[in-house]
Amino acid sequence: MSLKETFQSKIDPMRNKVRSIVKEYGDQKISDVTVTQAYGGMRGVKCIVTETSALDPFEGIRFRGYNIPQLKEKLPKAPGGEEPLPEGLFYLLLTGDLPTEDNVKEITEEWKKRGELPDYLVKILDAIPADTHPMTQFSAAIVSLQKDSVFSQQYREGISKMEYWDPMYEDVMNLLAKLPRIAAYIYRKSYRNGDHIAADPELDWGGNMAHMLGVTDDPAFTELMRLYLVLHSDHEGGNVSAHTTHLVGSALSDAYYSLAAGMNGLAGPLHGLANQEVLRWVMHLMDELGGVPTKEQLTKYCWDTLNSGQVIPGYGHAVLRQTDPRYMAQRDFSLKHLPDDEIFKAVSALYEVVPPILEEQGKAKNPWPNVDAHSGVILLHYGMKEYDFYTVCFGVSRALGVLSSLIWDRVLGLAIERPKTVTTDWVEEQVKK
Ligand code: CMX
Repeated sequence: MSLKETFQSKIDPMRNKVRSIVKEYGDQKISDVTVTQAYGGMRGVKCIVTETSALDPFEGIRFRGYNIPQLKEKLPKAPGGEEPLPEGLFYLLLTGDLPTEDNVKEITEEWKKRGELPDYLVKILDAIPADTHPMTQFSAAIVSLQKDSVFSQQYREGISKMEYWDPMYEDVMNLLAKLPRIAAYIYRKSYRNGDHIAADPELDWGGNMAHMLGVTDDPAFTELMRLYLVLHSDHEGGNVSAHTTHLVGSALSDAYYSLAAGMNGLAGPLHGLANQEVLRWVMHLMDELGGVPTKEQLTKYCWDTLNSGQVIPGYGHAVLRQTDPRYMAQRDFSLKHLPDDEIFKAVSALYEVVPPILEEQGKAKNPWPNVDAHSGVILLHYGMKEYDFYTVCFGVSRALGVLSSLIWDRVLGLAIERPKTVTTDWVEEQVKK
């Protein structure tokens, strides 16, 4: 069965399951909301349903029930490769089933067919000043492609609500196919004098992204890109990029509008942009202290950051209360491929120094590193020294998760989001009752 047929076979059982849960238990509570949560970013309020992944504060992320070591073991790899292929993860996120090698090949081929960038998009990208932040270019490219949205066209033609998922699926496949090329185009345009590299028809989606970026010929970078694109894909539905994509999609905005909105959220320094902030902060530290710093020097540097009212980038998390397993996966990769890298050594030393400092400061609920604390050092090791580009890599990966969810949103006919807001006067009146 093709990916689309497999996916289609999941639709009726899931629709029936959700319908019967809502019908039978619709009035049962699954969460309460406190005043702190209303003012504090809705932390912990259970009010969105996302099927693709779930985050445990201590164990970390599970994609359709599988943790990262299990993914690394069970997802198909490229010939001779050791890291999982992102196409396989997409299959898993979308269908809930582990893919075979053939399932993965089908997606690779499908994305190759759909991957060409239209001329108008190339012109738009060329017209954006090269010193515009890469995330702005990335978001602009995604929303520019909206003119080709199959969903928007079929909606105008009056398609039935039960069929919405089908054009959404087509849009998602078209968009995902193009993202590595868009990313590479932005990179080469902004940092390599517009000297672009054509896609290699022999390569998979992640392998091609590594190839078109053209930072190195080292095959380890190709493997890194595959792993990176798997690790950053999904982190359940409440994080800013996932929630924004879902929220905008709930107005029946198509995949292009929805993903561009999600990417604008990912571009915030408390979310995905933290990966560039980490490297900027670490490189400033290396420059200031000259070479690999001692623990005493690191301690002072961390306290200086905190005392000047800034956060330590790459540390803390809204849900996690342990070291992020995505950090550990990247650390394992580094121990294998770049154990002697000086910046990796500094990042490792920070892993020992920062948590006790954050604990002593007593503000952050989670003193441990998140995914962004580690990704930059590896990209830099292979020659990608332009920190501003890092969040684009995150964005290409995040699209796999949030767009799989968006298709499911259309299958389930999830309603337009419209929570109730209240005023502070109302809160005051309520709590004093
Ligand atoms: N350094 C310094 N202070 C921190 C901190 C850090 N790394 N993490 C949290 N804090 C502070 C918060 O700013 C907050 O301070 P105030 O009370 O003065 O507002 C306090 O500790 C409590 O925050 P929290 O409940 O522990 O954390 P939140 O859920 O509010 O925020 C996050 C989570 C990730 C935004 C925060 O930990 C942070 O700013 N970390 C640094 C930026 C970062 O690494 N972001 C990437 C997250 C992963 C991703 O989405 O990509």
